[in-house]
Formats: sequence, structure tokens, C-alpha cells
Amino acid sequence: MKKVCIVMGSDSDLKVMEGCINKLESFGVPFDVRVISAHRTPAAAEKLAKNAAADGYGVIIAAAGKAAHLGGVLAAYTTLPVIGVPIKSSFMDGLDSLLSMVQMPSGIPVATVAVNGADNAAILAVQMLALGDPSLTEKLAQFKADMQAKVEAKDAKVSA
Ligand code: RP5
Repeated sequence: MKKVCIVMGSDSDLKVMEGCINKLESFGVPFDVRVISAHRTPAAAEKLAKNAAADGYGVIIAAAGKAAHLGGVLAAYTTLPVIGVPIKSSFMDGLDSLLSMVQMPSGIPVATVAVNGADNAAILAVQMLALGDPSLTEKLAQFKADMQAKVEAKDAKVSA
């Protein structure tokens, strides 16, 4: 199975990204976690993105806050899909990160999830890997069925 590469601009992003790590673990998807900054360690960002496909990754998840250029820089150097997680890490409540990440020029998309949307980044990554792995499709179907059952149970409780 191809791996997911989770890249964070800072170790201060880890608290939010633990949600992503836990979700990938729940699907049994292999992953690595790196701290690489588009601004502080740009050469490492370039190297990771250029080698990502050959290193066995199928998707990159990039989490960054403030001037959140990490996803865009990684996407510039790879043909793999890049999912961006804007991190709420400044007085602007993550709107700065969201806009920095989502407003990519035509030709270099970053599939940006909600501010601090670490869980959804993991689920989206699993959905991408599932295109080539029917066992993941089955797990995703079960995940949706479980979610539906939980909501239906709540509905039954309040409407009783
Ligand atoms: C961004 O700046 C990081 O992704 C982080 O969200 C934010 C703050 O980083 P630190 O100053 O805590 O390292 O690059």
C-alpha cells in the first residue's frame, strides 16, 4: 500500500495534526510525519516533494499556519496530490492560513480542507489511496455506515 506523508511547518502544528495521525491509524494506512518549513527549510521541502513518489508516497498532507505556503511549495515539485490543512496559529484565527493555502494559481492545486481540518485531510487521503486499493474502499464504506448509525441513534433519542 502506498504511504501518506504528513508534513508540518512546525512542531507546534502537531497538536492539531494528531487528529490526522489517529484517523490514518484507524484505517491502517501507513504514514510518515515530518517537520519541514517552506520558509525555514526550503531545500528540505524541495527534496521531499521531488522524491515523494519514488519514496512510496501516494498523497502528501501539508499542515501550516500563518503565511501557509508549504502545501503550494510541495505541490510545485511533485505530481502527487497535495492536501492542505490550514492551521489556526495566529491572531487571525486561521483565516490567514486558509487563504494562503487555498488561493493557488491555476495549474498547481492544493486540496485545502477546513481550518484545523486534520480529520478530513486523513479521510480524503484514504479516499485517494482507495482508488487503487479495494480494501480501503470497504473500510471507507464501513466508516460511513458507522457514522450514519450514530446520527440515526441521536435522531431516535431526540425525536422519541
Ligand atoms: C507556520 O507558522 C507553522 O506551520 C506554524 O503553524 C506557525 C508557527 O510556527 P512556530 O513559530 O510555532 O514554529 O510556519
